[in-house]
Amino acid sequence: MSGHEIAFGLGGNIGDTAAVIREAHARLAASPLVHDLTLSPLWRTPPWGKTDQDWFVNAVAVGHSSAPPQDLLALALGIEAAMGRVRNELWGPRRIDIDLLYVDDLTVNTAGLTLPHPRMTERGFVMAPLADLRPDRMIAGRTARDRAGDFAAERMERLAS
Ligand code: PH2
Ligand code: MG
Ligand code: MG
Repeated sequence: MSGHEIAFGLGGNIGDTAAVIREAHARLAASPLVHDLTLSPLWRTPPWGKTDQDWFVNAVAVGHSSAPPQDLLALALGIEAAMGRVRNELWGPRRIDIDLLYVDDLTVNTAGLTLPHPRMTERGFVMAPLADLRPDRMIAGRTARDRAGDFAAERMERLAS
């Protein structure tokens, strides 16, 4: 397989979010920058960070790319915009959020992009779908499977697919 392993986190809580996430995955997968992008099962997850809003649907997409991380970020932001994302409050309701989670083990620290994603280990809605696809992937020193187990008490549920 050519290029780096990459992962995107997908989420939203406005509209038919399962359909929105599938469309976002299809748009990412259609990009010539990205190869073999697999979508995880979809999860229904309680809102994190700002709790007085609707539950989310979340998923993770893992694939490969040789593109610079900034180009992958631009791809994600462009798809968010094309799908009608309006940026309002931090952690508030959104139709579609596409976050670049990692590009192999590259570290990036710029104003618009930090890799690996600095908050993903705190988020069951990222660790659970990532563990579905890459249980043995090391995330900050522990496997995704192990990290997903940290959130076993959360009321997240896998949606039937
Ligand atoms: N995204 C946020 C804030 N809170 N909660 C859940 N369950 N899922 C999300 O994707 C999410 C969130 C900001 O990006
Ligand atoms: Mg985002
Ligand atoms: Mg986000």
